[in-house]
Amino acid sequence: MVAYICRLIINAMRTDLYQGHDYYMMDELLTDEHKLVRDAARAWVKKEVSPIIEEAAEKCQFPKHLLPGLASIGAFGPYIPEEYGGAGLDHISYGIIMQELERCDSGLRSTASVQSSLVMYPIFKYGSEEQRMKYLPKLASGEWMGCFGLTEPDHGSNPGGMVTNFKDMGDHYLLNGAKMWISNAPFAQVAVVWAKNEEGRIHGLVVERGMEGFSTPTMHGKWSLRASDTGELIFDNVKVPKENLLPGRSGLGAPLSCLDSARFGIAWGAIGAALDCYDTALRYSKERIQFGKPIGAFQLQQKKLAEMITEITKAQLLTFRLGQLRNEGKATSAQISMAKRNNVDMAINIAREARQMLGGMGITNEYPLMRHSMNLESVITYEGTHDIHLLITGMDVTGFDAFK
Ligand code: TGC
Ligand code: FAD
Repeated sequence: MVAYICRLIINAMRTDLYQGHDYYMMDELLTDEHKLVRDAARAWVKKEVSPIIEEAAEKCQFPKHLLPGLASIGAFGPYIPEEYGGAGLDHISYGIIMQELERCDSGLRSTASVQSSLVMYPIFKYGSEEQRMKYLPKLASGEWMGCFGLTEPDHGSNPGGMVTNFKDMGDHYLLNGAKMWISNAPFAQVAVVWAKNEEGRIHGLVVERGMEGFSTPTMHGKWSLRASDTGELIFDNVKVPKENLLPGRSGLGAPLSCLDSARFGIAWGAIGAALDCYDTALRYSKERIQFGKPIGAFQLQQKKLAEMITEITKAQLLTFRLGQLRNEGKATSAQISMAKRNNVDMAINIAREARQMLGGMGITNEYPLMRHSMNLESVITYEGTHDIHLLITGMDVTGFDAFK
C-alpha cells in the first residue's frame, strides 16, 4: 500500500509539461492530417508513456502493455497501405510519429521504427502477396512484433561480410549463424533475417518464433536504450520453409534500402529527443534562482539555449525538406545519411548541454536528460555509426569509396 501511494506521488510529480517548439513556424508547412497525427501521438505519449518511462528504463525492460496503444496511434507501418493494415499515411507523418515517440524515449521510437521500417517495409517491398497478407496486418495491429537481423558479432559496420548462411535442402532451407544487437528480438514473433545462400548472395528470410533451433537470448548490461529490449538471434540448423524467403530483391542493397527508411525515421526522431531536452532546460532556467535571479538571465545560460534552438530549427528545416523529397520518391540514401548523422549529433550535444544547465538535478531521474543522453549513445551508433555516415557523404560528394 505504501509503495503504491509512493508510486502515485512520484508519477504525479512526473506530469509531462512538454510543449513543442516551432521557431520558424514549421507548423504552417504541415497539413491538417500531419497535425492530427502529431496531436494524437503526443497526447497518447503524455498519458500512457511519460508516467512510466523512467521506471521502464530503470528496470531495463520494454513495457509491452504499450503495444496496442502504439498500434492505435498508427506507429506500426504508418506509410504501409491500408489494405495491408497500415495507416496509409505519407513519410512526413511517419517522421512526425517517430519524433513524438523519441521526444519521450529513443527506445520507444526504436521499437516502432524497427517494426515499421525494418520488418513491415521489407515484407511489403520485397515479400510475395501471400507473405504480405500473412504478416502485415498482424504486425500493424501489434499482435505480432518483429525484429531485423543484419548485424553479426564480427560484422557491424560491414554487413556485407556476414557469415550467417542458408542451404537449399530441396523442400526447405537450412539456416545457420548468429545475429547480435537485435532490437525487439527477445519478444518478437517474427525476424526478418539477412543471410547468404550457397553462392554468397544475400537474401531476406522470415524466421518465426517456435522454429526448431531458433533462439533469441536477451542482451544484458546496457546503460543505453534501456527501455528497449535487445537480443541475439541464434540459428542452429533452423529449417525455414521455402515460402519464407523474400522473393523481391537480393543483394546487400535489399537490407540497406530498409535502413534508408529507418534512418529517415531516426532523423526525425532525434529532433524529438533534442526538443525534450531543450524544453526541460528552458523551463528550468526560468525557475531556478541563483545569485538572486533566474539562471536563464545569465548570458552563458542564454548562449546554451540560443544555440540549442538554432540547431533544432536547422534540423527541423533539413528534415522537413527530406520528408518532401521522400514523399516524392526523390530522397537519396546519402541525403538520408546526412540528416541522420546531423540530427543525432545535434541531439546528443543538446542533451549534454541541457544536463549541465540543470546542475546536480540534471543527473537524477526526475528529469529526462541523462536518459536521453545515454539513449542517444545508441542512436549515434546504430543504423550506421556517426563516422560511417560521414564517409557515405564523403563518397557521395567525391565519388571515391572509402570502404573499398
Ligand atoms: P556497397 O558496395 O557500397 O553497397 C552494396 C550494394 O548496396 C547498395 N546500397 C544501397 N542500397 C539501398 N540503400 C542504401 N542506403 C545503399 N547503400 C548501398 C549499393 O548500390 C550496392 O548495390 P549493388 O547493386 O551495386 O550491389 O556496400 P559496402 O559493403 O561497401 O558497405 C557500404 C556501407 C558501409 C555504407 C554499408 O554497408 C553501411 O551502411 N554500413 C552500416 C551498417 C548499418 O547501418 N547497420 C545497421 C543495422 S540495423 C540497425 O542498426 C537497427 S537499429 C534499429 C533501432 O533500434 O532503431
Ligand atoms: P563496428 O562496426 O565494429 O565499429 C567500431 C568503430 O569502428 C565505430 O566507431 C565505427 O564508426 C568504426 N569504423 C568501422 N568501419 C570503419 C571505416 N571503414 N572507417 C572508419 N571507421 C570505421 N543491428 C541490427 O541488425 N538490428 C537491430 O535491430 C539493431 N539494434 C541495435 C540496438 C542497439 C541498442 C545497438 C547498440 C545496436 C543495434 N544494432 C542492430 C547494431 C548496430 O547497427 C551496430 O552496432 C552498428 O552498425 C555498428 O556496428 P558495431 O557495433 O559492430 O561497430
